Amino acid sequence: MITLWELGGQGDRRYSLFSWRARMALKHKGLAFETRPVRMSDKEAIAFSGGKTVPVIKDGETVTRDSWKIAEHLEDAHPQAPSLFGGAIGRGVTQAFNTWVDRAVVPAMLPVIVADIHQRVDAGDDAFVRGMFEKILKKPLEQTRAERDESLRRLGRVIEPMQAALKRQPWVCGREPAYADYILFSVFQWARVMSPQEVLGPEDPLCAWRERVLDLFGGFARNVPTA
Ligand SMILES: N[C@@H](CCC(=O)N[C@@H](CS)C(=O)NCC(=O)O)C(=O)O
Repeated sequence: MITLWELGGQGDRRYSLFSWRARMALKHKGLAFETRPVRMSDKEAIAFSGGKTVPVIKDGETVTRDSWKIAEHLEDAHPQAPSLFGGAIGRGVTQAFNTWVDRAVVPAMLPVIVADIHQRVDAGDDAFVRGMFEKILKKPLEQTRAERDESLRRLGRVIEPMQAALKRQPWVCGREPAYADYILFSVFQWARVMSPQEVLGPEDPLCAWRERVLDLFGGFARNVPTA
């Protein structure tokens, strides 16, 4: 049994976007796991990992922190299970994609949903989360609501290449879903779990793709507490 530490919000919402990558990777590999929700401010709960962020997994005696390292661990420790990367070249391309999503898509999504996230974190995390996000964004969270339309337009410009790609193929990874799909999906699942606002139009190819990901593994990502 593998254990996954992740963020828990109000109403048992599991809202750590990086932990959604680990969740989907574990399902893709067909591995059984249990989850331990933690508050973002509760660094004691994950001190055993040697770091201050989730996701963290414990697989047997091996503790791994950081979503990319977790994906690599699962691929290497469970080679008989379906591949997350499809070989060495796929691993390299997926790592490059991971970097683009983290540096372009995540920062573009954050101002769109940050005020909604703050409203739904565990009450004990209220001040911690506000302080962290206001430091990153250099503005009060309330101001992001007034700027939401512009933030949404900026997000649209950032994800346009993926809209074009998903018109040509059903999955980020081509004919079948794999880890690069889960990397991008995690950003939209973060929004889905914590914000009542729809960020994708019904005609957007990303919308149909997101539905396909939500259907994977018996609706695993669909059937969770959301905003
Ligand atoms: N590069 C890390 C990022 C992890 C990360 O930033 N996790 C967030 C939750 S989604 C966190 O634990 N933040 C707490 C903090 O920064 O204090 C990964 O991919 O796992």
